Amino acid sequence: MSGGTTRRRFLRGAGLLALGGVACDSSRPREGFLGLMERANERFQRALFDPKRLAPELAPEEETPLAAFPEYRIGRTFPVAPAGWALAVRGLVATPLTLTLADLERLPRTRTRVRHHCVEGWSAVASWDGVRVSELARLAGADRRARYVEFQSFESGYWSSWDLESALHPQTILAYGMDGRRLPVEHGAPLRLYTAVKLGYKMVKWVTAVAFLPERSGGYWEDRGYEWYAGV
Ligand SMILES: Nc1nc2c(c(=O)[nH]1)N[C@H]1C(S)=C(S)[C@@H](COP(=O)(O)O)O[C@H]1N2
Ligand SMILES: [Mo]
Repeated sequence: MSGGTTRRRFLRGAGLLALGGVACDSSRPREGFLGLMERANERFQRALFDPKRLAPELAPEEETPLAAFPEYRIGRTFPVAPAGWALAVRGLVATPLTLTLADLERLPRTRTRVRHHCVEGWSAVASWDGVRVSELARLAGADRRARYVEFQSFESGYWSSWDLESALHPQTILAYGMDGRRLPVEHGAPLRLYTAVKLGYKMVKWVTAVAFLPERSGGYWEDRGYEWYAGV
């Protein structure tokens, strides 16, 4: 068994422990004992995270048929992009940016084909095309005081915040393509976050803004007691 596999099993166990603890008081998931555990867990997972270690890229034959790839949303219907949609890059940056889909498509393109893990117990594979978050950080001139990155969605209420290192990982992209086609609305069009290094709920769909921040914030599921770091 590889070290990576052992570590992943261990982390998954730690994640489940954290989720189990939440049932005690889901109204205040960040306070008291669980809050302490959560912060210890973040420190521990950060210490193990190697920003240069790449997850294995999978073969095209491993792709899950599109119809079998689950589609998630928190609302009653899939959200529609606001007219004139563009991605905002803001926060601790030298130059705030507003990028249209055409702008994003002109930037260096990265494809990643890795396994998606949802805490509900399924996993699936697709290939995703898009722009590295690290490329946007470079273009906007992210400041050294930025330690966290927040991803906001135009699906009302959905968002997530990440540690900077995971956001800048080479397999973390803002994707506009899936399996060689334009990203379907169900999977987050025009733009969704995708990564090899976090659980599914960290990968915000229907993204509207990326903000570089000095402090850690929360997220839709994170504020409901799901583990904040959620590394895989
Ligand atoms: N805006 C938004 N993003 C979201 C979600 C959501 O409900 N709304 N669900 C998350 C969860 S729990 C998972 S597992 C993945 C699912 O991605 P998929 O719908 O492309 O399978 O999206 C994540 N991003
Ligand atoms: Mo999920």
